Amino acid sequence: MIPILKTTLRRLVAPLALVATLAMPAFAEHGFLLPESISDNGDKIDQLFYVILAVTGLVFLGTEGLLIYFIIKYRAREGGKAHYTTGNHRAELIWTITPAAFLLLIAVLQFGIWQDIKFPSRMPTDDPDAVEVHVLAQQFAWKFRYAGPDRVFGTEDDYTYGKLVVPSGRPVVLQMRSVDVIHSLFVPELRFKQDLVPGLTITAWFQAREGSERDYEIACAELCGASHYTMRGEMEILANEDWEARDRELSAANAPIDYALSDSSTEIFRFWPPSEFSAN
Ligand SMILES: [Cu+2]
Repeated sequence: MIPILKTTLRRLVAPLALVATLAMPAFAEHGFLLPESISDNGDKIDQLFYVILAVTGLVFLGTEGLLIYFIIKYRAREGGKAHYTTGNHRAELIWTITPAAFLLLIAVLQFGIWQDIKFPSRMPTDDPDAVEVHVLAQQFAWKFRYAGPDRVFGTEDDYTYGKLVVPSGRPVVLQMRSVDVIHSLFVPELRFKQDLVPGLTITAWFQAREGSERDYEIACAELCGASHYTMRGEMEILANEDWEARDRELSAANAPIDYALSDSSTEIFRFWPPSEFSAN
């Protein structure tokens, strides 16, 4: 081996070992690369992720390997002569068609999953079992509005709460708006990430599996201003019966919403009055 390469490799060993050691507890806690997945949609996205990682990983190793090989093989040497080439038509065809085929494969693989999750016609908005929550984002906080035990918005038992509390084993449909700029509601464990765009009411959904009952962090995944980093929300997943009880409790403690919007705690929802609720 060339001496310079040897020295470089030797110098790299210690820092790489240090990084690997420091990263070990994170891997142990969260699994390799990805945090725990708590929904079927999340599992599907993970499978897709690993297929793409394998394909791009192999291509990366292949191209970088060749690059290093050629750098060494054709390094400057005493008496070495430059070789003039006008290119190779066949090689160009191969390295154009192969990646194009892979991209097409990825496009085909992901389309079914994308449809299942994102197509309005496939969303469980009409599912009687679905729980609907209104999400309002503002620099730099999340607000949640619940329909209360009667499951109808615009009634006496509606309430707002600073935390997203949802049941496991049931579809949760989020109707989302932003007051000011683009925010993004991200729950890594659900593989759920949806932008909230000013001027739009965006619908998105997820279903957490039974057994996933605990607290989760909601991050704003869109750089939305100077205090973006403080825009942390909380989500709690409860077993269905516990959730129904909690919903009644929270409704009793926090309802009704002042839909005249003179009360400062619900004032932010002036931005989203009952006249603009969707039909369902
Ligand atoms: Cu934000």
